[in-house]
Amino acid sequence: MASATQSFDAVVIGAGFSGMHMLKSLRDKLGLKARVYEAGETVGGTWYWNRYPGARCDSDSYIYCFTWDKQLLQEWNWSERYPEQPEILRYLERVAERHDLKRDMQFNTRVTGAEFDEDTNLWRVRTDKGEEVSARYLITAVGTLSATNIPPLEGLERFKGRWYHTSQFPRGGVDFTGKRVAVVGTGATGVQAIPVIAQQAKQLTVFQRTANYCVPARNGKVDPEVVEARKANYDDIVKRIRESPFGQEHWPMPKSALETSPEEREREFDRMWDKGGFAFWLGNYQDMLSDQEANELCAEYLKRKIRGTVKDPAVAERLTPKGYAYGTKRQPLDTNYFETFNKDNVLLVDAKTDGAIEEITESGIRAGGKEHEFDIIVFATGFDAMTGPLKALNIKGRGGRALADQWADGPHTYLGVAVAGFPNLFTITGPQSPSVLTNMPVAIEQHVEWITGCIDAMRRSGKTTIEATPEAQDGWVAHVNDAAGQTLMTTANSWYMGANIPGKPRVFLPYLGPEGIGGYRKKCDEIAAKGYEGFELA
Ligand code: N01
Repeated sequence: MASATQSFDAVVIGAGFSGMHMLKSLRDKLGLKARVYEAGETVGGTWYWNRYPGARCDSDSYIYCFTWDKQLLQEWNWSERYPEQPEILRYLERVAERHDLKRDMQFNTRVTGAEFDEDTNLWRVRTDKGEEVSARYLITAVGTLSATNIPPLEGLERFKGRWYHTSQFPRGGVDFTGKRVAVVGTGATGVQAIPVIAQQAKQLTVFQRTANYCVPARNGKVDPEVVEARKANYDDIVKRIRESPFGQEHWPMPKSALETSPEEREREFDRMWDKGGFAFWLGNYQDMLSDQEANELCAEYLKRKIRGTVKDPAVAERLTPKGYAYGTKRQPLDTNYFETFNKDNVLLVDAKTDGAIEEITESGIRAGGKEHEFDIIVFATGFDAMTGPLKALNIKGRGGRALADQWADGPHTYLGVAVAGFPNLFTITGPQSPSVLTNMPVAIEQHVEWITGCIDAMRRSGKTTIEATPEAQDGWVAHVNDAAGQTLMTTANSWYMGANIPGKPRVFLPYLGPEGIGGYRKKCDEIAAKGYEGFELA
């Protein structure tokens, strides 16, 4: 191998929330020489790439930010309850500027491979710009939903119109005015994009494979008094969300849906529905995600809402979820999603009743034996979640063993942040950590703080490598599977289970342990306090 031209203490891959915070900590807390590589042309990560119409965060804006920049928490004014994609990008640019992060970031550069050199105990990292650098620590900050899933549909190359995936939308947007548009996919992204595209397009056809349980976002301006009160109490809020199960101000009700009277249950469902956002999903009865009968009570309430909103009963029926438990797929938040199907220019093609997509033709999409013509097709078909972005990095650990091979039957990690056989590799919000089941900045900060503490401890004690033991890793994998197995989450064909990608192993990808991110934080801190139990330091 050619010798590395530059050496760093740490290489960080990705300049979204994770990479930005990681750089700040490594450089400004620990005084390390760090380099961030980023494929995009600026900071932002997911918020740089996902610029589809209606793209907005589903977490409330006052908790969708860095908690360590206390001054900015006071100065920044979010325009609405949920931040829109361009606003989050502006926020992240501001953070980058305030902390002078870009000087250690290299943009328009994709990491194409990284190998652990057992002679020097250093990582050698290659980029698509032909560089090779070395680093003691390799930290992935590549996000969990960043490997685009373009379905392998026959004939896409024949299509004469234009097509886009929501996660790779053109800068400056797409003008749908007067166009016949198809949207394929009705996950959280499709649910956000469909009502916005329907306002512009001449004709919108939605291709649904699985109907979704949606809950209203209830976006809007936030009362200035509420904003002020939050700013005055940020320390308390931050403490609460860090200790909470989902990094949100939502806690499951310590009650069973089955032991509550129908009248009280209806009142509680109405309260959560009216509150909007993730209240219905994350603040529901404690047995909602573990007991089929309790779950059905919640699901039935949401199904009634669909029937009450969609005017054509046949369309309402097709939009009503069937065959899987509520909450086992990611909760989409909607703004006029079901109402959109009352519009004259919107058509639903449901795979189960109208027939699945068979092929893409020169002029459109053939489904259920019928051809539909389009000028534009938008794929809102999601991602090869969690493992996809890491496997794509071409990382090789001890003995030249590829991470992608080691994970052929699903991820194997310790705490979702380390992998046996891959010394000094840290995976921020990696599979088998709470990550996507959490308000992401909270999960990211927990990992970044823990990694920073770990590197600091290693340097103080003169250690140069840290590596998860295979035994600790096996124990963690078993624990992750056991925790998921106690819920209904493993019963759905969700991306949490890898079920959206043909051939992907069916494994529950994130960690859903007791007390969520709060409990996981305690566990990680205990492991550190015990001298990094389950790791070997050399
Ligand atoms: O992707 P998805 P997404 N033929 O995988 C369908 C986050 N997010 O981009 O359900 C036809 O959920 C697929 O059908 P099915 C959030 O975590 C965050 O919507 O697999 N259809 C489904 O309907 C979210 O969960 C925010 O049967 C096909 C859709 O495409 C995650 O991103 C906002 C198909 C894909 O849904 C992913 O959401 C938006 C095929 N071959 C999203 N393949 C925030 O608030 C797939 N589908 C931060």
